[in-house]
Amino acid sequence: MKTPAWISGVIEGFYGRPWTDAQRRQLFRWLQQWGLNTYMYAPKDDLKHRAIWRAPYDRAEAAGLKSLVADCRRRGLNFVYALAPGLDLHYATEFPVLQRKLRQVARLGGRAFAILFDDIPQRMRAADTRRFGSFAAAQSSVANELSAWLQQEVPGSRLWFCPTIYCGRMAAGPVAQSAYLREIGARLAPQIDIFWTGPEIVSETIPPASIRELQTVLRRPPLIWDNLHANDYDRRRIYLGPYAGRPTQLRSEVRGILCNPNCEFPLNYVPLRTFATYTRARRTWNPRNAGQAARAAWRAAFASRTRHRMTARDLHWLTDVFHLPFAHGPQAAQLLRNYATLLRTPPEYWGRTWPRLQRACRELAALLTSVTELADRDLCYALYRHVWDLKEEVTLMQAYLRWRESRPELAAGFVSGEHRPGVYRGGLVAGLQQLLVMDAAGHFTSALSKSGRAR
Ligand code: GDL
Repeated sequence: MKTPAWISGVIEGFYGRPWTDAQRRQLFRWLQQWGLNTYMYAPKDDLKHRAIWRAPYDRAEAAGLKSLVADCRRRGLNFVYALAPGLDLHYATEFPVLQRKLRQVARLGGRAFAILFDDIPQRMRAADTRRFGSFAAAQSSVANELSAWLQQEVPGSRLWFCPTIYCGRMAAGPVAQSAYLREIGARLAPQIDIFWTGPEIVSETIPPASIRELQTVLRRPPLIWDNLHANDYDRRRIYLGPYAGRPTQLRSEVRGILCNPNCEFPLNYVPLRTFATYTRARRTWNPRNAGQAARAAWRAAFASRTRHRMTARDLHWLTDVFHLPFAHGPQAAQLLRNYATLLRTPPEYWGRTWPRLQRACRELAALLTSVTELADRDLCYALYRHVWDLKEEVTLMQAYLRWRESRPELAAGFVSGEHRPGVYRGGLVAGLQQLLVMDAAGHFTSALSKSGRAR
């Protein structure tokens, strides 16, 4: 299949356990049904994609990849194989090793490729520095050579490139002044598309104006690698909210958008379905409406093995409490506000807020039962620990508020038998987090001194 005019789809580009072939096949069905056109294979922890990229796929792996490529293409989708050799590539001497690896994938049916230099140390061997002078020169020389060779080897093929500076923050100043990006823009052959994740690695918004500035540096529109729903950097979280924070005007400024979503494959239904709606939206785009429609369609996946059926309201809670990195869904935000109000207020003034919060607590506690009894066990286990953690907090919140309601002697302090030190909020990570506290603006303060300076 030829590279589509506007690229839209999914990158399997996260850290952690790669998806299974069965999950990838399910993904291809979704992409086809929803009118998206591309899948990029780039799982950071396929060892042969990154850590030991030189190693060829063995027979069984090669057979698996071949059948995956064929299945993807049968559905009219573009399969892009990405290689991430940047951890230890010898730029001056290892072009033949890159060729050997990509030739293997081409023989398995690969027609489109990417070379990724994200998340690598920004230094080279002395021999590479002597030969190329700069990191940008070394990377673009290798990519240009690869692109030219691929044209011969696989006529009509494409090569994409992920730079080492791939978001605004990494440029450490205006992108127009990044020597690295300017050099990449100038040296990289014009047919090679360049990835960009927006102002941040995980960008809350991607303003079209920020992309226009970048275009002048890269001398081409970028291809967006969108980490909005990626959760590999904090596996305590999952993101079930709709695609958001990207105005429709962004689409005409970029070569396309590929989403790198949650590690837990089954949790990507709403993220990807709403992304698909976004790619087709005319002028107006309402993430909340798109989320609602996707949620309704997702409900079919929640068949239960018991009488605890997942209701539409349950599913609404689920997508609201596990929403987006920078926003809770409306019901979850309301729950937090209500809780804060009660904590600030003496019980005699709690009024309707307390019964409302109790109702929400009951509904959230019931969610756990519904999730554990789902017929789709993959979906169940993807949600399990998250719903469990939530239930723990909700139980504690209720117990604490009931204690306050009983007008206790405050000095006695509240103790929960179900939340014991060490077992609840225990472990080294929790201990470290308690010592350095972060505020909403991102400032860290030592918990041990008022001034914020370590004692
Ligand atoms: C990154 C990595 C990506 C990872 C994501 C979220 C790019 C280009 N690279 O920086 O593999 O999944 O952050 O943690 O985004």
